[in-house]
Amino acid sequence: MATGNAHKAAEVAQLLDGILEIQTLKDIGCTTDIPETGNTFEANAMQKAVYVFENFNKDCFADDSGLVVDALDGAPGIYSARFAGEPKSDAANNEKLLQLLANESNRKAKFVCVIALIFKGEKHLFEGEVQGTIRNSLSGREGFGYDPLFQPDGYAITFAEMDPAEKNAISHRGRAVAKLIEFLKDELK
Ligand code: ITT
Repeated sequence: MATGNAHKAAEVAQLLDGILEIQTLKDIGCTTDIPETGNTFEANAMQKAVYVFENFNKDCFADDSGLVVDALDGAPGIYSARFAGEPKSDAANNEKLLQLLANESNRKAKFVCVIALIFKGEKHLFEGEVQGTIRNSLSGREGFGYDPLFQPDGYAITFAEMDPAEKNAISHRGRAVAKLIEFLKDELK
């Protein structure tokens, strides 16, 4: 998995449930912060996967994901990781989001995850989304990123208040990985 984000890798490993054992960038000795210069989740996910395929000659997949906020015209979107600038900071990102939405009554948002897979030399994309709202203050200690502010529709708690399996069952990443597993099960049988 072409990621340097240990939280993403842990969620995906739990979802794969032993079907596949994943190696991350760290495991293959890749220390590059792979460039993400695309304008879409799809382009950036594929850019990460292609980088590993071309430089390490390994089939792989990458996750590009982010938070899309209605009242901010879709921001932070593909810029979610560095919303508040460098260095990447979840706390600073959440603080910035709360400030920008301080006087906003429309709190609607969604998480998006696109997984780009290179398998047997072919490219594939799998997508997952989850709708929700942005809370007025942080709640919970599980997860990562914007989880303490994101309350998925149909729940009274944030992603950061859910145990990892509960988040995985409904999350953008969980949904994208379910499609990846479906594809791989078919290919590998
Ligand atoms: P890699 O590119 O190395 O995989 P990254 O964290 O930089 O790691 P992205 O460029 O895809 O990954 O940015 C994703 C950001 O979107 C992430 O840093 C969080 O801020 C946010 N995000 C994505 N999925 C999330 C989730 O499940 N919960 C909370 N925040 C999430």
